[in-house]
Amino acid sequence: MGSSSPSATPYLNGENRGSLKRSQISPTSYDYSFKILVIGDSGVGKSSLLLSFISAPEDPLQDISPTIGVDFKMKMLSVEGKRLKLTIWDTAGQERFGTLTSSYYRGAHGIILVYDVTRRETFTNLSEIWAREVDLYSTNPDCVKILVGNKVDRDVERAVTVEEGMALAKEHDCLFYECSARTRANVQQCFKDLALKILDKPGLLEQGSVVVKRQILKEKQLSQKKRSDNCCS
Ligand SMILES: Nc1nc2c(ncn2[C@@H]2O[C@H](COP(=O)(O)OP(=O)(O)OP(=O)(O)O)[C@@H](O)[C@H]2O)c(=O)[nH]1
Ligand SMILES: [Mg+2]
Repeated sequence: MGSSSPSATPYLNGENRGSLKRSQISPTSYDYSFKILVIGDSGVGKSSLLLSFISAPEDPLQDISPTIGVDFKMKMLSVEGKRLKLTIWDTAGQERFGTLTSSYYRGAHGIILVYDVTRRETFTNLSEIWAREVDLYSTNPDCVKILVGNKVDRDVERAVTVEEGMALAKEHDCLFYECSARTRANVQQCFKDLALKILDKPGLLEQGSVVVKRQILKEKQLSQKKRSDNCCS
């Protein structure tokens, strides 16, 4: 069941706190499976955004601890009549993975670059460090990127203007959103628009399609069978 496994597994927190357990996701219950990454400096609110996206609107949002290593969560989403399985990878902003970095980025359909609107250095680090890393390691030329300025609920402490965010997004060919994981403002919209944009890219769709993955598996099994038949004849 290759389509339900994330394609890169650097290392994981002990628990998978995904919104759906793997056993609950049957291979036929979705049309496409997409790998999404969330990156950005430590403390910008990557895990909080994710929690805000996957938890029920009525659930209170708690303060969470810094991520250790890499975590991932799954969420089913229906957009434009398509059932999508999103596997969203969340890294610790402080961690660098060395040789594992490339496997983390490999095959990503979407990347969410997050900064904190109240901490300017998190914004400059996005363009100077994170966006460069994406250019270096993201193997998918069609990969959809979205720039997110988080913590807009703390507008009085704002250190990055909306215009600056928009300009950086334009420079790196990203969608742009300002969100608040705390109030949930724009969070659902941000993930939904990312999914819609991925659905718009035929190249990405093919890679995420369950039908295509099944076909690839079938071909692999056939060629393995041929090889073993030849070997014994
Ligand atoms: N006011 C406010 N606080 C937020 C928001 N999002 C996150 N926080 C707080 O910011 C702190 C860091 O949030 P995390 O989600 O752990 O940040 P992170 O980017 O995952 O950090 P690392 O895992 O260390 O990389 C926590 O105390 C959150 O409660 C937001 O939208 N508004
Ligand atoms: Mg985190």
